[in-house]
Order: sequence, then structure tokens, then C-alpha cells
Amino acid sequence: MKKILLVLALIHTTSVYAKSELPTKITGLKTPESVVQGKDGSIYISEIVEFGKDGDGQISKVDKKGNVTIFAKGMDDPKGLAMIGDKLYVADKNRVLEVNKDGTWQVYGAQMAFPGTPVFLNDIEADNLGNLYVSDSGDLKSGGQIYKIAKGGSPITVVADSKNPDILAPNGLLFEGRNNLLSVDFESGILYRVNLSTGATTKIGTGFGGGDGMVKTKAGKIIISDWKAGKVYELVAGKSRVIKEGYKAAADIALTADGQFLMVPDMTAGELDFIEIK
Ligand SMILES: [Ca+2]
Ligand SMILES: [Ca+2]
Repeated sequence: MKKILLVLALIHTTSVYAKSELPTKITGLKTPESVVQGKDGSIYISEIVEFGKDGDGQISKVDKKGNVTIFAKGMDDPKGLAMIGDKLYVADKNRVLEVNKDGTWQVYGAQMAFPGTPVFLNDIEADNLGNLYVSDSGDLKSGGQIYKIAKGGSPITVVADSKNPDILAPNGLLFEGRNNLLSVDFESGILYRVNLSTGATTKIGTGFGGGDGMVKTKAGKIIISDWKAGKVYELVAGKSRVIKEGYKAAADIALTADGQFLMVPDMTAGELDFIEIK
């Protein structure tokens, strides 16, 4: 009897790791910027709707069957998303919001709680301790900030700002561990490693155009989207190499929870595309 149970357990384990089918592209989205998948399989997509118009922004939720519903609304220009536990954190123009699992939300980091004045909060990334990092792309060309929001919502401190000439329009962020954050710049297309204690930057890759979202695959590959050119690249020996192109505006990418697929919001096309990770 014990043997049979063991065999059944093995079969079950194998099926969990079986390759799933490429999900169908989601269409009809309203200026989608960022995406994240929860542990229950639901996919959350931030939608700016009309750029610069407050109150019309929303988060859509895609269930496992592919049904799209509005999960949270009344935001301004919601962009980067991060999930900690069952809470969703949203970079919404000049503030950070915390969304509860029923879709209600509250301000987590108000504009006046930031040192300086954030104007274009863009990507948001959590570390393994529950702190958040938020990029402010500023005027998108000549000087932004990267902020840290301590676990619990305060204090909010500056990690790096435009006193460092490398910080032009920081966009995609990726926590690397060991006190480092990767940041890709929307203006220069350069990928930097940022020391979280000193704010010092080290160039580790170039050629990412209008660098937007960034992920690291299970195999350790860095993948970056280029909003301006509509391309998705991988980092190979300090340079960008195209893995997919033809998007109108490839915004803030994310991996599915199982790491099998890359999710690419095409902001201008109003679509969420999926790329298989090999
Ligand atoms: Ca809006
Ligand atoms: Ca972004």
C-alpha cells in the first residue's frame, strides 16, 4: 500500500511541473502599463486609461479562465505593480497605493511623504524584507529619483537622485539581493547596478532604448523591455539582444508565477502578450 501511495505522489509531482500551454493574448485593455500574477493564478494589470487624467485609472484582473474584470478603480495613472502577501502596491503618478484583496485601496505613500516631489512614479519593486523601491522618471529625460519605502509605509528615503548624473529617467527596477538594485534608464537605455546604501551606480549593460520593465528568469537571465522601440531584449555580455519585437509600446514586463512565461503589456495596442521562456 505504501508503495502505491509513493507512486501516486510521484505522478502528482510530475504533473505540477508539466509545461503549460501559452496563455491567450488579452486584448481590449486601456493603456496597460504593468502586470503581476498572484499566487492563486490571477493576473493583475494596471491601466492608465487616459494619460494625465486623474480618477480614471484602474486595475483589471484576469482569472485562470481568461475572464477580465475590473478589480480596482478610481486611480490616476497607475503604473508599476508589486505584490507582497495578498496586497498589491501600485505606483500611481505621484503616490503609492496599497490595494486590498477585495479591490479597495488606500494611499500608502502620499506625494508629500516623499523627500522631494515625485512627478512620474513608474516602477515598483519589493525586496525580501517587505521594503519597496520606486522609480520616479521625472520629466523622462533629465533627472529622476529612486526611493525606498520602508516596510509599513515610512520612512520614505532617497536611494539615488539626479546628483548622480547616471540617474536621468530611472524606470524598471529589480532587487538583486546583497544590498543592490538593478535600474534601467528610460532616457539612456543603460542598465545600472545601484548600491542601496550609497546610491553609487555601476554600468552593467547598454542598448535598451526606452528601457521599461525588467525581470530575471529562473535560469538567471535578465530580460528588459524597450517601450520606445517596442522590443524585448535579453542581456548578453553587457549588450542587449532582441528576443521579440513588433510591439507598439512594450511596457513593464513580469514573469508568470511559475516562471514559464513573460507577460508583456503593449500600452498602445491595449494588449497583454505572453512569451514562452526557454
Ligand atoms: Ca489616467
Ligand atoms: Ca514602467
